[in-house]
Amino acid sequence: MPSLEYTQAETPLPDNLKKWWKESCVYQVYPSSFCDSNGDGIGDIQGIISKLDYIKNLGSDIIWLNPIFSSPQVDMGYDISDYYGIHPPYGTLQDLDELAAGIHSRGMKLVLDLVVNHTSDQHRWFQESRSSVINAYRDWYIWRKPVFRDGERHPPNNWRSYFGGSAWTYDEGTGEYYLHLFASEQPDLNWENPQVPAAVHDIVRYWLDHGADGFRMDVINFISKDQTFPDAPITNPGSPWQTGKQFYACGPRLHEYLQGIGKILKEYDAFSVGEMLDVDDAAEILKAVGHDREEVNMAFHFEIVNMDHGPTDKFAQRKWDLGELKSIVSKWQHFMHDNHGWNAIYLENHDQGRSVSRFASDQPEHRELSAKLLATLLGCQSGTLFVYQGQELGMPNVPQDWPLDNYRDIETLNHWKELTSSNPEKTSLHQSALTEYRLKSRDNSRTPMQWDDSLNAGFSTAKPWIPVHKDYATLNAAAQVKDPGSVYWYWSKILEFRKLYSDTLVYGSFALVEAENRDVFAFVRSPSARSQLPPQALIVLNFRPYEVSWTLPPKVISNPRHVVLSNYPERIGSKLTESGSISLGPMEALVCFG
Ligand code: TEU
Ligand code: CA
Repeated sequence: MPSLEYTQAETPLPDNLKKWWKESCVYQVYPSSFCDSNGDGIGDIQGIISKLDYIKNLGSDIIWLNPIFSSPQVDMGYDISDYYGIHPPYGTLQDLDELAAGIHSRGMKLVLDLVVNHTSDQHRWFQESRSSVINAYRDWYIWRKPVFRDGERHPPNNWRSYFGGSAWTYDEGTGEYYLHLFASEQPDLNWENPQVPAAVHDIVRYWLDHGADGFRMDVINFISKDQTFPDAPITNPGSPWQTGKQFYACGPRLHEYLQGIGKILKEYDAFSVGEMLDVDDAAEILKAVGHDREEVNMAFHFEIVNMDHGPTDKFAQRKWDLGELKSIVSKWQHFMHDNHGWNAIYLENHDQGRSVSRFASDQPEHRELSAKLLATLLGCQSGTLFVYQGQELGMPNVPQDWPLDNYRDIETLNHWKELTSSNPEKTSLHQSALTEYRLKSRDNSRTPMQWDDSLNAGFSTAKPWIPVHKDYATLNAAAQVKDPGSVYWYWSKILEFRKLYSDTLVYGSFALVEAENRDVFAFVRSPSARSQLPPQALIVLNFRPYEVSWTLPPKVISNPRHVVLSNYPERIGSKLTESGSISLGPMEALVCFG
């Protein structure tokens, strides 16, 4: 891990590497849990329209909506049955037009979710495909003959589905298996068939012509698979099913496929972020996000959000430490900066537990400080920033007494079924799974947005589809918008700083300070030499819920060093002195300009 104690202004960034989408902050809306306008307990498009000023006032530039398309909702809309229709509880095409107009009139952009690794099993394409081996759509999905061993029928290989069990489901009708890396209701599309990319291109164009400004692309690095479909090596001896990731994550034809989409995106100067699961090699991701690749603008990697996953099971316990976090952040910051790629910066989304609970502290006395600390960590990195609904309020995970009945997510529920059926007696295992769900279940971030202290947190007049967190009476948007010391206003300040000092905070280089310090995460951001009077920024983050003494090493940043932002307001305006110790408060965050 490089520990650069001194950084100099470096070679200037060519102007053609500056882009509107690099300087943007994306606000992610989970439609079913954002705002319910018609009292059916489910968020909807009109609900989103009613909150556009709230999103704009925070300082967001782009709104990304999770899938809003027709879907049986086996996986909350990631199982699409019609790419051209809107899921009726969310509204109509007219509502979407109105939303796009409302977003555009406020100077923001709209990003939709493109889910094209798989469809719903209810999609007409799949219904056709499964109807017969000679149907014109047969080859739109991945069908393989069974393997027979000792007269018994087995799937074509041992790959595991992300939602448990085999990644193959047998179809009685035609006597073959189809591949689904996720639920059996989410069959994988066969991109080898040129009609599939052509159909995807039509979808992309259609939505770009109908108000969308770009896409977030679901598990986009899975679309090209090794066509020999080999058995995966055994990495989890306890299970018959193994991860086959090396055979489909960033597969052989990925870049060809991405360039096909990229060509269209370029015509529209559209926004794009690819979700890239199961790849930690930055060089591999650079092949898609490099500035001259014309594939996707940036990608979500999973190295940080997987730090607390067990090696073979997400819900196995794993403790992470600050050294790991520092080295992962540093790796991606250096790599993309040095290679003219681009990072997507996030700690939360609809698949992740809340960041205060996982990466800092959600204890009542530390939750707010923690939310601001993490906002500082995110907001002071180079990359496009993603904020997930409720993160701007510092919402924590579900409470400790959240019963199993309250969970809705297929991943969690399937895990529970698998665990309890294979270990019916082992209650200690059950207990530890429940503890891990409270940390990592996807439902942690899917509870309704907390607007105010009225019934159901102002989310809905009816019983919400998933229960509201009980802390809403005190933790809600209305209270925070009124309070200049709130997490909400802290985020707003950070977003403003990124705009004012983009040469430093968005485009600047990154250097860790004291890589080996186990309590404090400190780093320097330096703008390129061409910028006029650029501030260098020193960021100091105490990740401990207690006081830590810290000494600013010499030559880290040029004089003077004023604190311009802190979650301890009394610190603002003070000066850090070189080689003098300061006592950092619990979860203290400092941003100093020099
Ligand atoms: O997620 C990819 C994915 O596999 C992980 O998010 C996974 O669900 C988990 O967090 C790791 O154990 C995308 C979508 O964001 C997710 O909501 C969908 O369920 C999934 O793809 C399938 O479309
Ligand atoms: Ca509704």
